[in-house]
Order: sequence, then C-alpha cells, then structure tokens
Amino acid sequence: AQTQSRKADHIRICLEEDVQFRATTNGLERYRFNHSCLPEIDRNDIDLSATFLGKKLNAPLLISSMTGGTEQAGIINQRLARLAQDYKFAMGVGSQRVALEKPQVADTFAIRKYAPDVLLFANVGAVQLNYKYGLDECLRIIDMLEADALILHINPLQECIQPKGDVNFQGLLDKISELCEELSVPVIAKEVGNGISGAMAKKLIAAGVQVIDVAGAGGTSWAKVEGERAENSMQRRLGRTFADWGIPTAECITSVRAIAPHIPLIASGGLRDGLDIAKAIALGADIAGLAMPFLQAAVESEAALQELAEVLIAEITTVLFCTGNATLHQLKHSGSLQ
Ligand code: FMN
Repeated sequence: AQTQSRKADHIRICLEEDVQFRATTNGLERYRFNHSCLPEIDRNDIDLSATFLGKKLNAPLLISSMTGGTEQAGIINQRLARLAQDYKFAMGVGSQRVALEKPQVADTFAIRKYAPDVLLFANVGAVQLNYKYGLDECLRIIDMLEADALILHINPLQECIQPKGDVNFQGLLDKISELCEELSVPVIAKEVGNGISGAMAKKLIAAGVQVIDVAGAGGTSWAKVEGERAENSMQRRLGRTFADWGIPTAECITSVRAIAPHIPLIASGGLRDGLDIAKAIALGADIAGLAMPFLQAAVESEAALQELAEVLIAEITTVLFCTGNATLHQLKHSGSLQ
C-alpha cells in the first residue's frame, strides 16, 4: 500500500508542482544545426523510421517509464499504449515493484493487448537486486507485459531523498551482470534524470547490459519530486540542495557514444520538443525518450496525446528538411556543439 500511494503522489506532484531542474539544462541549447537554404528534397519524402532492438518504429520515440499500480495509472498506461501502437513508438511502464507486492494491480501494467506491435519495456529499480528481488521477479515483470526488454533504473540520488530509501548499492554491478546472463531479453540500464556517464556506461556494458538510456539532467528533477513528498525538513532540504544535480543529457550522449560507438543508445532527460529530439539523435542517440510531456498530455485526453505526437513528428521532420536530410541516419553530422 505504501508503494501504491507513492505512485499516486508522484503523478500528483509531477502535475501540480514545479519539479523541473532550476538552472541545469539538458545542454542541447549549445547544439546548432547547419541550416540548408536549398534542401533539394521533397518534405513529403522524409522518412523518420528507425529500427531499435529489431523492431521498426515509425519515429525515433520512446514514451519513458512512468507509472502503473493505481486506477489512474492504469488509465494513463492504456492511453499511452494506444498512442504507441498508433504511431509505432516504443514504450516503457513505471516500476513494477508495486505489482510484485500487490499482484491484483498487475493489470494496470498489462498493456500488451493495447500495443501488440510495439517495443515494450518492463521496469524495476536495479537496487532491488540487493534487497528482495532476483531472476524470478524479473521474469514475472517481463511476462506481465510480454516485454521486449527489461529496464533496470539506477537512482542513487532519488533513494537518498526518500524516507526509507534503499541505499545499499554495494556489489550491484555483479548482480546486474548475473541477471544479464540469465535473462533471454536484453537489459537496459537507465538513470532517472541524473545521467549515465561514459565511464559508468563502460562498466554496465562490460557487465552485459545491452542498451543504455542516459536519462540525463535538465528535465524532471527527482530530487525535487521526492523533496516535495518529504515528511521532514531534512529530506526537504536534501531535495532543494540536489535539485540541479547530474550530468546534462547532451554530455551523457556524447560521452557514452565516445566509449561505445555501436551500443543501442536512448537519449532522455529534459527533451521537450522535436528539435531537442533531433539534436539528441545528431549527437549519437538512436531514439529519444520523453516522460513528463507524455504524462501531461495523457491526463488531459487521447486527443492531447495525438496532438503531441503530431507536433513532435512535424518538428523532427522540419529539422530534417531544413538540414537537407531525408532520413535520420543522415542527420548525424548536420551540426555541431557551439
Ligand atoms: N523512471 C523509471 O525508470 N521508473 C519509474 O517508475 C519512473 N516513474 C516516473 C513517474 C513519473 C510521474 C515521471 C514523470 C517520471 C518517472 N520516471 C521513472 C523517470 C522518467 O522515466 C524519466 O527518466 C525522467 O522523468 C526524465 O525525463 P523527463 O525530463 O522527460 O521527464
């Protein structure tokens, strides 16, 4: 019940309070595309499709891991899954720990029926491997949505600001390594908005992780979210002090790409429009994840979600057109960090 009420708090706080980074940005404002005044292509011929983990996406987009476990969360997941199916985006669900504790809420995560053709990602905190979960629990949460991959989110800062956070991260890399060996689906290592550096990605990849989602700084600040829920002044203060902690998303992308030229790479953390998404891809990401913008639209309506999808696609398409590129693949060297 505690995990369940935390999930409800997260949605409410994210929608009602200012929980975005204060001063730290995603770093993408420093990237500038070379404008082409003569694209020499027909905008209608532009192809945004991408292949990721063997599945085709119509656009290089991931609806980032967010929720599940309550009635409202179930409705949000259902709307997001329908959108993902319509547009062939990839999608993750929020931490499924709540469904392991309370099996009767498993159906709020069971979105495969709404998104039969979509790349779906299961989700649990990596640190749980040091507490109560192992291979069995991971297999159960993968089964729950017939997931194509398992996201292990890694969130040391967030755990520090929770009332009784799970802060024993000792020996975790070995546990991740064992799990990667035992599972038949790929494991994705993901932060929650404080970023994965090239050096950390190198360790994770050596341990057997097959995909990195950088979830860098510059968007939703989980220090702020947990600070807002805090019951005492110590936690509130920690939330404020660390509100801007982390590695900006742009820096994560370039540093991870530098050490792993071919690893499937997801950019996320503070991406807010199609221009951000295109920049993240130009810097080396394969696809881009957004959380907060999809949450805001999902609570509004299915129409709001469709509108968001359309505008993101129009923005990415405009970048390709105005740089004279017909495909995402060609976008890679179309600009530079200033
Ligand atoms: N990330 C996870 O890996 N597991 C979660 O359970 C999870 N819950 C979230 C709940 C909400 C309401 C939001 C907004 C985000 C959550 N996240 C979770 C983090 C997002 O996946 C993402 O990494 C982070 O919000 C940064 O992206 P953004 O700036 O686009 O919001």
